[in-house]
Amino acid sequence: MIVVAVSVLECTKAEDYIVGGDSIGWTSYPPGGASFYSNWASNHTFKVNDTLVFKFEYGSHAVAILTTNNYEKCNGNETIESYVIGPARVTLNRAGWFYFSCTFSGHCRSGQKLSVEVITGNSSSAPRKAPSTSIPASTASLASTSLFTFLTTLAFNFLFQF
Ligand SMILES: *[C@@H]1O[C@H](CO)[C@@H](O)[C@H](O)[C@H]1NC(C)=O
Ligand SMILES: *[C@@H]1O[C@H](CO)[C@@H](O)[C@H](O)[C@H]1NC(C)=O
Ligand SMILES: *[C@@H]1O[C@H](CO)[C@@H](O)[C@H](O)[C@H]1NC(C)=O
Ligand SMILES: *[C@@H]1O[C@H](CO)[C@@H](O)[C@H](O)[C@H]1NC(C)=O
Ligand SMILES: [Cu+2]
Repeated sequence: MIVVAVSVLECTKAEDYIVGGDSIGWTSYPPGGASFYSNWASNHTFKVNDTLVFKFEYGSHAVAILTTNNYEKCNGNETIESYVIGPARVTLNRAGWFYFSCTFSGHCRSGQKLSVEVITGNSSSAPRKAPSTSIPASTASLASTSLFTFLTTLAFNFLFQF
């Protein structure tokens, strides 16, 4: 029961996500091309107030928020917001879709683009995958097993005392 309460808390608190993972980060020519960042995004569930961390070297890349239309055309000429200093932290401050790309010439076309859908982060909303920090199922069942053993022992001790 204690274990369950901890997992619920972890599901609702805001998380940081390093875009593309710690080793690849935010780069042009990601392994496998543009599908790399869509695969990365589909591995996570983003909720309001989570933060995306774009890891890149100043002067080598940048990151901008674009409209859907400009994102699809890889037009980085008009940005909604842009960040030139890496690592750039972008808080997903509303539900809905966000479209990102690098504004360096050719980088969007070579796959440095990311779209994410952000869901409202309250516990009653759509089911989501457990965050990577949650307690593994085996540990959880182990904990409840020892809790059960503990309570059983307690009950026996109680019975034998009277
Ligand atoms: C997505 O998750 C799968 C399964 O854990 C993993 O093999 C893959 O590398 C991940 N993809 C990205 C882009 O992080
Ligand atoms: C997100 O953060 C803002 C500012 O801290 C806060 O006012 C808002 O309630 C938060 N929203 C959610 C869904 O957690
Ligand atoms: C962006 O601006 C550059 C330089 O002004 C121009 O060459 C290019 O065609 C523009 N791209 C789009 C998609 O409008
Ligand atoms: C929580 O989710 C419910 C149902 O999906 C929604 O009606 C409500 O507005 C959400 N609350 C917040 C604070 O986003
Ligand atoms: Cu770039």
